[in-house]
Amino acid sequence: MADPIAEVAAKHPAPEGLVYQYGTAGVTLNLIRSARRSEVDNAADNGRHVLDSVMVRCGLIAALRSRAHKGKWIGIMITASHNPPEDNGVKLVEPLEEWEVLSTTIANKATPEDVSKYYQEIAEKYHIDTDSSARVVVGRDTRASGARLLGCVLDGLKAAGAEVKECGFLTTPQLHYIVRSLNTEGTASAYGTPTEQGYYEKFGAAFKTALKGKKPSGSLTVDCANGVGGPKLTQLIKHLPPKEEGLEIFVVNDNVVKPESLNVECGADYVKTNQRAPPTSKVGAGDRCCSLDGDADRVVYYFKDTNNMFHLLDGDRIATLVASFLGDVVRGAGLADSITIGVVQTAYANGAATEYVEKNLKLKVDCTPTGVKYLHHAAEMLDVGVYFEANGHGTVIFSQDTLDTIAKYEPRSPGQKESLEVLKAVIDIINQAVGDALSDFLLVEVVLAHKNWGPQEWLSTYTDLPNRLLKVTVDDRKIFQTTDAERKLVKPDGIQKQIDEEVKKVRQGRSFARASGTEDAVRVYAEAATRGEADDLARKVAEIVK
Ligand code: NG1
Ligand code: ZN
Repeated sequence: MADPIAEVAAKHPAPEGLVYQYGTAGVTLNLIRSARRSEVDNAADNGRHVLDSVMVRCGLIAALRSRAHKGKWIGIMITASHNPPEDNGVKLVEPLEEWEVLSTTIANKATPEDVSKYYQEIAEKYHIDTDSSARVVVGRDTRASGARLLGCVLDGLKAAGAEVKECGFLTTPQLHYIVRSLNTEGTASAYGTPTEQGYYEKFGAAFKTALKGKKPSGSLTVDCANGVGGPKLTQLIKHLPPKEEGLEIFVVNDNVVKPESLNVECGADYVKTNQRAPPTSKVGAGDRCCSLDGDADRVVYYFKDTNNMFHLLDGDRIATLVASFLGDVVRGAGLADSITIGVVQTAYANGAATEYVEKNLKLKVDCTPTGVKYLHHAAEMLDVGVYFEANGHGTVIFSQDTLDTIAKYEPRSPGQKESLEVLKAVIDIINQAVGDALSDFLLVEVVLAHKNWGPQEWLSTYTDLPNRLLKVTVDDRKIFQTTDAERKLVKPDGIQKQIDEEVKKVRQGRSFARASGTEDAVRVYAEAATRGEADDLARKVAEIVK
């Protein structure tokens, strides 16, 4: 009897001698190894892409996973996010950690027979009937390799007999939105209409309600990294209030016709890493700007002041702004005694941001390892969990109990009623499925409009400690093992002591080193009282780990 699984695996063989791994994973997403151009050339022959076999097998895993959940929808997103245009990768929407291991294992099976055997093994282990219904939604970003890789995913899904909803180009958060909406359709917790159009309608309407007649000052220039966020933002704008009543948005770096320009000298990662605006930026002093990344799940803000000085308002700033605003409206509504707000950060959060949250906002701060899944899990423990990575990836989540409390609450004054309405509208504007650059910037704009703040007022809430992030190439990054939410190295022996000694030599010093989960390098972070000391400390620590 023909074996469709072995057949599809044979059609897209795995390149020899390559080991696929997960990158720093998100709570509902995994990036299986980005492929660089050199690897594509070396490892693949005759126009095959180095990720062909991975994509096929992800299709198989997604089908199994959907079946394990009685036909629940699973999402597959083909993207390499903020990475260079020639990279690509895949994120599975809504997997469990256990399934990350299954995906990695199947991706690394050598022969078609091995793939088929493993497919059956998973089915047995999880008591999956491979003839039952499996449903998968697929989206992709604008990378040139996306069309080919999509074909491979579809081949895998077809071989596994899955029902497929192919959505074409989407931002990663749009795919999350569609998956969540499909899985909650017709229930009390229905999230929205499960289409791209439904996404625009939901967030467009929420923005209008949350503004409550307040008009954001000036305009916002959005750098779309020449990625999928560009055309999608253009669509979203059609569902926002007209600029006379709402926000004037200028869309820049939205050239998706030239995929080789993706994330090049623009986008959230460029701005955050280089601490400067894209060279093409032409805005005036005090004008708000923000940059998305290649799949629009990260956003950072910035502006230049009247002295032409660049100021970055990164994920830490978004977290502090939003946490402070939520604190205000929760207090204003009279709910402060029943709802606790907390902020979750990683070690990359600026020390000044952590101090501001603890001392000024008087909120609890948790620190987790890098990767959205860790932040998300920590935030789930809170009534209201505000979590952002410094690089702009994050969102706010509300526990079901908290949502119930808010829904049931009877305000006792017109002031409380007003605050309660704002709180409800703000909840609607936040994409609770995942960090979403488009919904995040709408949220920031709502908060700034309510506070009547421009970027300068936002910036002046606290002063960032100067910091430096360096990438160090090492022979084997796996030897670098950390503890204490990645803030301390336990291996190689003795290294942490050397780092501690350098930290002591500078004022307000803090530094740590950890192996990147997405690149073959060790990242060194350092901050200190002055730019000179921070740079110095970063250089010294880089020397130590080299
Ligand atoms: P790694 O390469 O593990 O540092 C990077 C980012 C993470 C996260 C992932 C996934 C930094 C320092 N690290 O992880 O925050 O966004 O990529 O995209 O920004
Ligand atoms: Zn991204």
